[in-house]
Amino acid sequence: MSLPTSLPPEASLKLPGERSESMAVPPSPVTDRLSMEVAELKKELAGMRHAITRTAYAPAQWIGVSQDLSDAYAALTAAEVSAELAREIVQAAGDRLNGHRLPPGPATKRTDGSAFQRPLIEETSSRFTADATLGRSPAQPRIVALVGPPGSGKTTTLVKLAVNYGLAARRPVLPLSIDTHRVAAADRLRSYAAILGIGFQLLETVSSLAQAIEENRGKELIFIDTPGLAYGDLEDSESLAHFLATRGDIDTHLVLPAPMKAAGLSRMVDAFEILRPRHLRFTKLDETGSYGPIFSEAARTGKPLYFFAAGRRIPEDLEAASPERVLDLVLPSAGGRTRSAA
Ligand SMILES: Nc1nc2c(ncn2[C@@H]2O[C@H](COP(=O)(O)OP(=O)(O)O)[C@@H](O)[C@H]2O)c(=O)[nH]1
Ligand SMILES: [Mg+2]
Repeated sequence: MSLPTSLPPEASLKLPGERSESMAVPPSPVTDRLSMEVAELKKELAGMRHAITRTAYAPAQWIGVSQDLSDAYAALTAAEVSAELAREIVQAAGDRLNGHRLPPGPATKRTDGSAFQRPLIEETSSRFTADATLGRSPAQPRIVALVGPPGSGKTTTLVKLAVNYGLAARRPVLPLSIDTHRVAAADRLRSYAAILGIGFQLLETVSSLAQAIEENRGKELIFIDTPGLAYGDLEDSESLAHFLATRGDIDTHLVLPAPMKAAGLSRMVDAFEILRPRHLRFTKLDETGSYGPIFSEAARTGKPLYFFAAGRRIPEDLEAASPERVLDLVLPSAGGRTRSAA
């Protein structure tokens, strides 16, 4: 059984004292104009970046040979897909279209752009997977552990999941936490659980976590919140690492902020490998405009992309990662054609 991937609309959940979206300063004509101007400037900058990338960094053998290839390369690298991966994808797409390697030559060829879109989309799609099933089938209950660096959005995501896949779908759900590092963190989850009318347990050790799971086999969904781990902490998290690595019934998701730069992201993913995460889950998509690093990391590790969170609102700001959505993020210019070509 795979769980639904579309999320029902729900009213935002707020803890007492949390700032409400409706308290935001109302837009005035001046702020409207300013934000329009900023948006215009951003567009112009993106165009300049695109042009510079195309002429300055496109592999030499494409320059003057195929404008389509240079354009696609520029689009991917402008989205901050790694240069190596962008080159690989574009070359493979070009080869597919032509049935052979593009010959070097002086003439600028612009093939039918739409003919190039299909192999480009297919090559891009073949580099990642998106998987929106929760838990490790056919394990029952479905148990999902969220791990990641501090502040990446684990607790927020957990509550969103508990509402959308537990309560809204009428599935018995239980949040557990072994985040004993910060009292406030567990208190926040406890408060949400109380508002939602569901149980909550804070466990001190992995053996008590194992016991709590055992005692709650009747639940359909169990979500485990973990402390935010920085590089230094990861070495001390042996017992958690051993627990997650050896429990075949726990689906561990690495929760990472989308605005991280590519190099930091790769380092982080490698460091967290000790916890054996099976999925990558990105949050804070609303805080960046460059989604290439997410894509590059999914391609590099082969780990499926899971959910995206693009905002703080609980429970609305959560969406299942679909192949179409990932393509729209890394190849926005192919956006309109993505669905028809896929
Ligand atoms: N803008 C934005 N903020 C988010 C998102 N997800 C979580 N946050 C915020 O990031 C901060 C840290 O989130 P939290 O869930 O406590 O992170 P944790 O330390 O990993 O458990 C909180 O202020 C959240 O409201 C998101 O998708 N977008
Ligand atoms: Mg937390």
